[in-house]
Amino acid sequence: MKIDGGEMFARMLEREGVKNIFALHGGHIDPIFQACRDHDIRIIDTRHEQAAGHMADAWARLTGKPGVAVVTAGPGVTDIVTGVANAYMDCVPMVVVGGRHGLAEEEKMPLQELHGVPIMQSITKWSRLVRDPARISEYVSSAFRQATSGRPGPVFLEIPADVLSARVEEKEVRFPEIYRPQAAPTPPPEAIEKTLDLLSAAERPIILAGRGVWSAGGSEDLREFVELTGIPVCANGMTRGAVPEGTPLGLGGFFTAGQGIAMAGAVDSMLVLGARLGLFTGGGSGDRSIIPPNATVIQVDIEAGEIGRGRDIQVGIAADCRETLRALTREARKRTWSRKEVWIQKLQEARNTIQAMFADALDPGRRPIHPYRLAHTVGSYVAEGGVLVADGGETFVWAEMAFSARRPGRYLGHGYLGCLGTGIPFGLAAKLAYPEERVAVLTGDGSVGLNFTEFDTAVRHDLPVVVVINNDQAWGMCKHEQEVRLGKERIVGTELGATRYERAAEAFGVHAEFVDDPAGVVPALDRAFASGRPACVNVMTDPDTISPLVQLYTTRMERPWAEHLRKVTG
Ligand SMILES: Cc1ncc(C[n+]2csc(CCOP(=O)(O)OP(=O)(O)O)c2C)c(N)n1
Repeated sequence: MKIDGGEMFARMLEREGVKNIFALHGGHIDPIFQACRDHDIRIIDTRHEQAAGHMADAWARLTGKPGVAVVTAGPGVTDIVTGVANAYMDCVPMVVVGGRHGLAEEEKMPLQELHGVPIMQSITKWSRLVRDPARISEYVSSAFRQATSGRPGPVFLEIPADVLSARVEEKEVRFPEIYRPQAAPTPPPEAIEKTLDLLSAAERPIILAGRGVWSAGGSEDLREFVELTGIPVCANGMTRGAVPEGTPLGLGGFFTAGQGIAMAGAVDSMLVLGARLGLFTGGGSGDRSIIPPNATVIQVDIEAGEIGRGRDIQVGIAADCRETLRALTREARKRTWSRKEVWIQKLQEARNTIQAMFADALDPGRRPIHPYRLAHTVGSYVAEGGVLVADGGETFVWAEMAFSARRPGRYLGHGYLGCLGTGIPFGLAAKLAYPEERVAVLTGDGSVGLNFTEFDTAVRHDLPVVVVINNDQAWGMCKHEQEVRLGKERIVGTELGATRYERAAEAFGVHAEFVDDPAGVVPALDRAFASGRPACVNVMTDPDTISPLVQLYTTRMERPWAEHLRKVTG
C-alpha cells in the first residue's frame, strides 16, 4: 500500500497523542487536512495564521504538550512569524509545519515561492526542510523531540508540496516509536544540601517561581515544599496560584508582590526556580530588581546558560524544576523548619499597604469605571474555577495587579515579546484545553483589534469565551507615556475612538454587551457568562487613569513604586 506525507504526519500526531491542530488552509498543505480528517484529528481553522500560532502556543503553555500549527506556503509562513516569535521568547514547545512550493518548481516563479527556513531560523530552536517523501515521519519525530527537550521552544518543518503529496510504499517508511529521553535532568545531591543549608539559615527567605515550574509539571511539588519549609512564594505567569495567592505564603505575581517584597525589607536568601532574570524580575541586579544586590541567590533552570544572567549566583543548578523540588522536599523532611512569622507579617503589611492604595478604585460607584476595578471584577469570575487571559498594555498591568490566582496554570499574560493581540487566540485555546471551566479574556481596545476576526473562530468552533474590552479609547500605555514624558500636547498617533466593538463582534454571532455605567459591569458579565456563547463585553473605562508601570518607567522613579506612589498621593 502507498501512503502520502499527510498520512505520515497524521500517524505521527496520533503517536504523540495530538488531538487538535491549529491551521489555515492552502492547496500546498491539503494532504495534511485530508489525513487529519481521516484520523479524527480536529482542525481548528483560524481566520489568520498569527492566531493559529498563538493558539498552538497557548495550548502548549496550558497542557505542557507541544502545540501544532500548520500553515501554507509563502504568506501562510510569514503570517505565523509573530506567533512563533512569541513562543520562542518564552521557551514554549510548538511544532509548526509550513507548506512550500515543490522542489521541482524551484526558481521557476511558482505561486507563493518563498524559503521559510531562513525566515524561521532566528525564532525557532530547530528549522528544517524535508526533501525525501519517505522520511517525513522521521522528521516529524525529530521536530517533537527538538521542541520538548532541554529548554523547550518552537520548531519549524517545511514540506514542499511535491514531497508532501508524493506516495511511497508504506513498508519503506519508518515510524519512530521511542525517540525521547525517559527522565529529566536531576540536581547533584551536594547542591541540594547547600541550598537547604542556605535557606534554613536565612531570616528573610523568598522563593521566586517562574513559569518553568509549571511547565516542568512541578506546581504541586512547589506547594509541598513551601508548606514544609514555610518559605513565602512570589510567582509568575502560569505558576501563579501554585500556592494560592492571598494566603500568608502565596504573595502574588512578580510585579505587585515584588513591590511588597522590596517594601518589606532586605531579602537575605532567594531561591529562583525556572525564572529568567530579566524585565519580569526587575532585571538581574540594580535598584529595580526584586532580588536585592547582597542577597544569597540559588538559581535553578533547565538551561545552564540562564544561570547567572546579569548578577552573581551563589548556587547554580542546571536541572529540571520538578526534579529539583522533589529532591529538596525529600531532603528537607530530614530537617526541622520553623516559619519566619515576623518576616511573613512584614510581607503581609506591605501587601495591605499596596491594596489600600487601590481601595478607592474599587468603589463600585466610581465614575468613570476605573480599569483596576474592571480587572478585579473580571478576575473574580474566574479566580476559583476558570482561566484569565490578559492582553494589552496597561490592561495587562491592571490584570497582573488585581488578579489573585488560586490555582496554577490558569493565568495567561504577556511574555518577553510583549506581543499585543494574543488575547482572543489564547482564550480560545484555554477553552479548548479546559472546556468545563470559565474563560475570560481581558483586553485593551487597541489589542482586541489585532485578532478581532477570531470571534468568528470562537463561534464556528463553539468556544464560549467571554472577551471583556477595557475601552479607554486609546493605545493607553503609549498615550500615557507620551503624556507623562512630554505633556498632553505631545499626544500623537495613540488615540482611538469610542468604538462600539461589541456591535462588530455581534456580526460574527457572539453575545454582545455595552457598559458605560459602573452599575452595569456585574450584570453584563453575569449575562455574558450565562449566555453559554462566545461574548464581547465592551466596557468604557477612565481614559485618564495612568498605571503604576507607566509612571515607574517614564519618571524613572526609584523602586519600590508603591512607596513612591504613596508619597505622591500622600
Ligand atoms: C503587536 C504590538 N504592537 C505594538 C506594541 C507597542 N505597544 C505596547 S503597549 C501598547 C498600547 C496597548 O493599547 P491597548 O491594547 O488599548 O491597551 P491599554 O494600554 O490601553 O490598556 C502598544 C501599541 C506591542 N507591544 N505589540
